[in-house]
Amino acid sequence: MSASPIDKANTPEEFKNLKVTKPAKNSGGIKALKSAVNHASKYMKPANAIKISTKINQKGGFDCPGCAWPDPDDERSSLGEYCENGMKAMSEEMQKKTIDDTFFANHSVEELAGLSDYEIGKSGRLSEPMFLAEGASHYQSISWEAAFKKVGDHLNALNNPDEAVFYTSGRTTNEAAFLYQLFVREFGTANLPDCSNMCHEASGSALSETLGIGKGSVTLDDLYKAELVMVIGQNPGTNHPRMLTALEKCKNNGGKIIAINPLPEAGLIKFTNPQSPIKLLTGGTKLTDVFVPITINGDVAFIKAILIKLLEKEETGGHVFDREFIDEHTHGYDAFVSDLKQFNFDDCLALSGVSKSIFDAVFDLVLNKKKIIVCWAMGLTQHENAVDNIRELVNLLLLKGSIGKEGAGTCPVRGHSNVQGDRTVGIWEAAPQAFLDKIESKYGFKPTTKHGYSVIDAIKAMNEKKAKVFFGLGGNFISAVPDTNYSAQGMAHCNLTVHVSTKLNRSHLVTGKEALILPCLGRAEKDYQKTGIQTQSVENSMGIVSSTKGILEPCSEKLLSEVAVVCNIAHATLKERSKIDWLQYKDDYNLVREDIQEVVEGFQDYNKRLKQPSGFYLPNGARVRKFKTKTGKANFSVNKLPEWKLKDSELIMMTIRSHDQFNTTIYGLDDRYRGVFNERRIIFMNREDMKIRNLEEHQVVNLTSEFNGKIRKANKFKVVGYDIPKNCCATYFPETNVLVPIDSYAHTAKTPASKSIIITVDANT
Ligand SMILES: Nc1nc2c(c(=O)[nH]1)N[C@H]1C(S)=C(S)[C@@H](COP(=O)(O)OP(=O)(O)OC[C@H]3O[C@@H](n4cnc5c(=O)[nH]c(N)nc54)[C@H](O)[C@@H]3O)O[C@H]1N2
Ligand SMILES: Nc1nc2c(c(=O)[nH]1)N[C@H]1C(S)=C(S)[C@@H](COP(=O)(O)OP(=O)(O)OC[C@H]3O[C@@H](n4cnc5c(=O)[nH]c(N)nc54)[C@H](O)[C@@H]3O)O[C@H]1N2
Ligand code: SF4
Ligand SMILES: [Mo]
Repeated sequence: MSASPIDKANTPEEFKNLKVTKPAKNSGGIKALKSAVNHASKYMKPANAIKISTKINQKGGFDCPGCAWPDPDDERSSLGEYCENGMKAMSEEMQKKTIDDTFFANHSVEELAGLSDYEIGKSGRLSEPMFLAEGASHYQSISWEAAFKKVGDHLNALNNPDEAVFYTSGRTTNEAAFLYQLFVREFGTANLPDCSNMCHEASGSALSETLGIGKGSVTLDDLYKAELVMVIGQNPGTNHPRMLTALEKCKNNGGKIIAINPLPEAGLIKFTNPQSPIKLLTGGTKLTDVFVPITINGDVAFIKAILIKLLEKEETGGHVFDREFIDEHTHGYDAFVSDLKQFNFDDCLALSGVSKSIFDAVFDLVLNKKKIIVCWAMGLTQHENAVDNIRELVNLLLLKGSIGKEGAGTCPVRGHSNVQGDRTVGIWEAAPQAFLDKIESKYGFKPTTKHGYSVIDAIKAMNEKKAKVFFGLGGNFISAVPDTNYSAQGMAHCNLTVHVSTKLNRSHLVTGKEALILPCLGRAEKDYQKTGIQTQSVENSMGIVSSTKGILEPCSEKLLSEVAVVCNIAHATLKERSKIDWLQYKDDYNLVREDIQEVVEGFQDYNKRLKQPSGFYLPNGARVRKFKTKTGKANFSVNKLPEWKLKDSELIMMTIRSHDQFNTTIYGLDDRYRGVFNERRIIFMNREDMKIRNLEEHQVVNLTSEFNGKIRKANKFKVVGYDIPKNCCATYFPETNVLVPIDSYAHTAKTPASKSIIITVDANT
């Protein structure tokens, strides 16, 4: 396939009927309930919708396939323990429409690739394995047996195992993920890029180095008990809606909330809990005490400004630092302080774009509160200096002793429902040696110690023809990754691209010479195997492992579970040379968990403890002030100010999610909280920036990014004037991924810098 279908999708012929209203100031409420019900009734069978609403996130039910926000340990609401977007996720996954070989016979790959992501997603659930032969225009059905053989033959024909890339998205359960990485390592490579590389990788890097664990340290209970919660670079009203319930509890207990975000996101400002009939009547809770409209990527500068003033207070006898904690538990304080003294407060504040009065309000809270939690997501991790963003926040927490005690700590809010668990059980291109040693002693083969490809490396390797087979366990690689056209070129170079998926997506349409679509069960579907319906497990954003078991009949008899797909492919590829009896695992997932408990720390008595109604917590050193870093202490770090500068005509652009999407899955065309309806090809701009450029509301513009001399273009977007800081603008992901340069990524972590793309905007004439 050539990359041309991508260009076609990038430049639509016509616009929908864009409608813009005032952004909402309140999130949740009746409208959220209504939207959930609308989606459920439009896309799901009625009986399924009812079953789902009673079992989702309930103890003994199945885990919401939406985000990774945890369920409360204790009480679960009888009104339904889910949010609007959880219900949308379910409605999308359990669509009543299915697609089979007739659908593919009627629509060529080129025709499907010309559709928008929204239209592609609404085609329906995949219901049988499909194969695209070299040079063919249409997919045709293929038996599972033949599909497994094809994958095995391609993998075995490679010159070396490093010519294959094995991607994972974060919905995959612990059981499937563990087996998958085990297969990949026995096959002989560590090329395990995953969606985490594009997501919280920077958090993992920064937290491992400073606190000795790549995950957050807090529990839900800590959030309830915090004196101050800072929500930075995150839009929970849309992306983690039930986090607002936790923030509301914190407020009710007297906690304060600071939101740092270029946009006044509705969910951060006010929230009406749809599960509370009283709140529905009385109009909700004001959540944010101080809103900080920061310039995109102004965070290091802003936090530094706070640190500078804290140090001034401390040095003039203010006793604002937790000296006991610093002396006993940290390393690098003196170097940190002497570096901080080189920075000027006014310069930092100016760089952050925040006014002195707002700074003062934030400073007052930080100064006076002792139990502080920092929550963050993609607004901090998708910058070149992402790791610095997070390290600087850790510096703040360390000074205040706000780590490893009740009501205090780090809270990187994870995206996909099991992205954290996947990493825990070994989906990692740079897995620690101790983990590899455990694999070796348990299975008797030596996994490669060479680090594999991350997402960025994988794309480059495909372009350089060093990688020839692409295998994706879930996800939508081509739409999620940066630099869409370049990445599509890489995919086209492959001999074979394979996707294990629930629904049709663009990655099935931008293919290698041959391609396979392997349809699998979704979270809510019963997983029938020889020993009965199987239970699986996931780890949420706070390190709690819990069970998930499907409750609906599969939408097609031809679906396999991810576990079964992995076992069969491992068997078909490794054959007699394997040291592992691959097919046993698919009959009984207890066996997989017995293996996991031997290889991965913290999973002892896995099968037994999984039966506990709320699951179990994994060990977390930072939570108990046991910092497993190189120094054995929590490390202060020294961070530079970011060095980017805009030329006169340039803007800094962040690519964000609308309220109607889950990553590349587009539920609908509205962004209700931001007051945008029926169109996704829009650019939010500051009204003064529009004036300078003589741009009118809804005028059609073209966007250009120039990076290291290379020009990238995305044409035809409508301008929407918005309350966003000057020189900043926002567009939706994935429409503008064409503009994200492949070489612009976070240092150390390689997270694509998709929140700080420098662009120019020109009228489309
Ligand atoms: N409904 C729904 N839920 C989801 C997802 C979804 O697509 N839909 N995706 C899931 C996944 S995988 C993830 S990773 C999470 C993502 O959750 P979020 O990180 O909340 O998602 P984004 O839309 O990328 O939002 C980033 C937020 O950061 C702000 N921001 C951007 N740049 C900066 C900056 O430089 N500084 C600061 N301070 N703020 C900035 C933006 O204004 C925006 O509010 O959500 C998960 N949950
Ligand atoms: N510009 C820009 N780019 C970004 C981001 C951004 O903010 N801006 N965010 C990044 C982030 S945070 C992330 S996490 C990535 C997301 O990257 P991915 O995880 O690759 O993308 P998704 O859109 O979540 O994948 C959706 C597809 O997964 C498949 N699927 C759904 N459920 C299942 C299941 O249970 N099993 C299997 N096998 N398949 C399933 C469906 O076929 C669906 O089409 O995108 C990244 N890309
Ligand atoms: S907050 Fe996240 S996990 Fe919870 S119901 Fe909503 S989408 Fe699902
Ligand atoms: Mo993510």
